[in-house]
Amino acid sequence: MSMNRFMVFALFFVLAALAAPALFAAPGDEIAVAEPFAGKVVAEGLDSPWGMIWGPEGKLWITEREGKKITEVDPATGSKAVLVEIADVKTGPQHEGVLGLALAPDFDSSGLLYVTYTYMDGDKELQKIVTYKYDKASKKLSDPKEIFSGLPAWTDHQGGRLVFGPDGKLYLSKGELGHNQGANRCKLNEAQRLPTADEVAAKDWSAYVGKVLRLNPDGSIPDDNPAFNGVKSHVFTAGHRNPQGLKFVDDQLFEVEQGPSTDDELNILVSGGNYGWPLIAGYPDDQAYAYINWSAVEGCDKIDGSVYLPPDQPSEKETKWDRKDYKEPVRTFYTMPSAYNFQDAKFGALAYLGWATIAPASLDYYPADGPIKAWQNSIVISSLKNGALYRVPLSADRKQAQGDIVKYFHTRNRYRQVLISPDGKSIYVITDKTGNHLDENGLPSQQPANPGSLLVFEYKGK
Ligand SMILES: [Ca+2]
Ligand SMILES: [Ca+2]
Repeated sequence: MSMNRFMVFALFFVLAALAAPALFAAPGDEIAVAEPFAGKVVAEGLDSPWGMIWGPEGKLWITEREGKKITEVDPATGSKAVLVEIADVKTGPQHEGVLGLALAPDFDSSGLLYVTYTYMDGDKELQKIVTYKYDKASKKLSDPKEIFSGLPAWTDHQGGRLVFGPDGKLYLSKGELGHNQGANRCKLNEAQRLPTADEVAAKDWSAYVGKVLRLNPDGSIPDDNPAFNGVKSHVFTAGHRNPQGLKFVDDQLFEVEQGPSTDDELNILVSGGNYGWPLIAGYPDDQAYAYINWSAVEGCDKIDGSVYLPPDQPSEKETKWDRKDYKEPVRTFYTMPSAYNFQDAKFGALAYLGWATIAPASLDYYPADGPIKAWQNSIVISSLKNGALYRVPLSADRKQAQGDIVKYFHTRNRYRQVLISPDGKSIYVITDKTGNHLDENGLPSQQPANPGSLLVFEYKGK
């Protein structure tokens, strides 16, 4: 091969490499987004990142659901350092593993971090909350102490977000384990079942599925928790499907949860509220959803739960259910007429990607005095299905959604959590390692562009 021909050959490969999209983006790589924002990859190689908070010294603390650890990432450089590896975690391809985390309100003096994860007790899958103590010198978390354990857990709809309220109490969103759908179709959905006094006395938490819990920092039941059917327990609110987002804005607790084939919800949680699932999805409007108790359907185990089934079984109309403690959502994504096409051929075997949902996995609040004027006083929600953020403007009293929802930063990914920087100029997102989603053109994809990554979208306007 002559020198000349070699150079042409080499040039061909350089040009080919430049023209072809990289299989995986690397830290520092740009992500194309509309002005006035600039996007880039901060870090990659996170093993199913799930929860993300601001730790000390402006670092991000991120749980790795399947990686069984908590990792510190420097948002300025993307460098990673493992804070702790947790041995007794039960993981799976979805929903199981290390989930939410929260700093104790007195973290500066106590150094305590709270984290929740799934584990095995014999042949039982359960979930617990553990505290770790942070050592500033070694930058490690150690000295685990179990404060709450024995919560039911499973392969679907775990919930898992953990936050402290301004009241000093710890809140945990707990899913209904996907009962009454898919592979778990024939198991009774217990999002409406409330704990009995005997269960609470026996520390039997089996009725805590499909609830948001409120705990004292030591795991005990707060004296001022609501009584449901005369029984005080850890249950703060009931009737949730898969609540994965919790965020306090002053004393208002915002929540997002994933709906069935319509009606993902943004809610404001109030003590003792019942949010309706599985009797109501979205609003009580008898549109596109009616509860079928599959556990009572004869031959349930013979039905292929992986395909979409229209409600051709005895069902209960949403409007039949009349409860005075029922709370409507602030906003749905989206409420559709019954005639909606749930089996659009465009989505092939992944028909559910075409349903009128976004699969919200987290939310954050953009403050009323933040530098991005158009974003002021909004809720920002991360979508798993669309790899995008959805901004919901709020009314001045923050009790209602007001105006149009705006979608941002759609990439070929699943956005697990969004976290806005304290200066309001950087919007951080962690992405799932695997999973189905819609690409930038709205078509099904199973190959995320940035698997297990930390991305940032920076505001470049004035
Ligand atoms: Ca609801
Ligand atoms: Ca409805």
